[in-house]
Amino acid sequence: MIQYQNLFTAVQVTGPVQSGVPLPPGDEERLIKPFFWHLMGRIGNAQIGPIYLGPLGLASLILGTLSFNIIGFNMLAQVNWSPVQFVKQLFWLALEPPPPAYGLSFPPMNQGGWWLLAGGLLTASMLLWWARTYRRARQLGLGTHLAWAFLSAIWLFLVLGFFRPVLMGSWSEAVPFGIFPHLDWTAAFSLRYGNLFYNPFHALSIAFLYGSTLLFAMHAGTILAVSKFGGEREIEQIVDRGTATERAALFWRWTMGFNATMESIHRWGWWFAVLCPLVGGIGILLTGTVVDNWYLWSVKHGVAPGYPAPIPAIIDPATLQGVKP
Ligand code: 07D
Repeated sequence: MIQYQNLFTAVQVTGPVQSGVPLPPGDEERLIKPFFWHLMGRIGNAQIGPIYLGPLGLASLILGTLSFNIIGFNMLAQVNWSPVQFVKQLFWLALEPPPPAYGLSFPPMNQGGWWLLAGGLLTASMLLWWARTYRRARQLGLGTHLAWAFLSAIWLFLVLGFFRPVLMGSWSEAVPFGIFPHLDWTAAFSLRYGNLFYNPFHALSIAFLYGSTLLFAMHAGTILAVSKFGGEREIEQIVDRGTATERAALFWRWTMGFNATMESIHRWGWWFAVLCPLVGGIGILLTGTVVDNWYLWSVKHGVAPGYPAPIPAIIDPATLQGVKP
């Protein structure tokens, strides 16, 4: 028997274009005359536009583009302005922070000065974009949940590139711009501070990261599974529980004895997502400032066993004068 499944059968309902509710006085006009794009409808909503840019959005985009270009042109300069080499080596190219000797001072441009400028512009761009998310929500009469969640990610970004370097007294502690180079930085950071796996905040952050994906998969799967009963109308069903909600709840009560509600599942999702970078930022801020080696910290606090005393004692190879015949 062929059963109704809706994993691959997206429904596209189109009506007249919507420009959205009127905005309060003082807001800008919305840009781009709305139109429909069928292919976009397959992954999201077919209506494109209008878009609200406004002064915050415009300033953020300008500063972000400047930062992006500074990073890109520094990389291009490093391959002698060769577009071919730029593309070939792109994944390995980097704009590095200043070397340790410069501390928190402003170094020469080719000694990390460009890094500092690009970082400052990127930070300003990000904070302006945050202000935009907050203001757009308020102007539309929404809650500001998205803005606060975004701030949690910005917190981790600023810990990595600003707060921790300042506490450590050196920009050299910060993360480089670059695809593999920033990954190499995380590996080097982990090794330098005794393996980040032993940092309990890293562990907690991973739990929330994985937990977020699990919750989202569970929620998305549940809603798709009950959409033939109208389950995707979640908002109405928060206050007016219908047969879809009943079945979804029953499924989870049957399979694990407990169920979230149409409302609480979104609170679960929000908190898991927000706590991932929030606790992560705490973990990074403590590293090198309060704790110098997470493995030794774990041994000291009974979290990890110490290495067994080697028998016979291992001799440091650096002290040996050549190999015996
Ligand atoms: C990074 C910050 C917010 C981002 C913002 C966006 C731009 C765009 C664009 C110019 C994501 C900024 C936007 C810059 C510019 C243009 C075009 C959010 C971010 C606002 N780890 N680890 C985490 C795992 C290991 C290490 C978190 C797993 C090793 C370090 C997470 C494993 C080592 C740090 C996590 C693993 C190591 C982390 C990130 C497994 C060496 C961090 C959460 C299975 C590789 C960060 C406390 C996040 C952190 C972090 C997962 C292993 C190092 C939970 C699953 C042992 C140094 N790791 N990790 O939301 O918070 O990131 O640590 O092995 O700093 Mg880890």
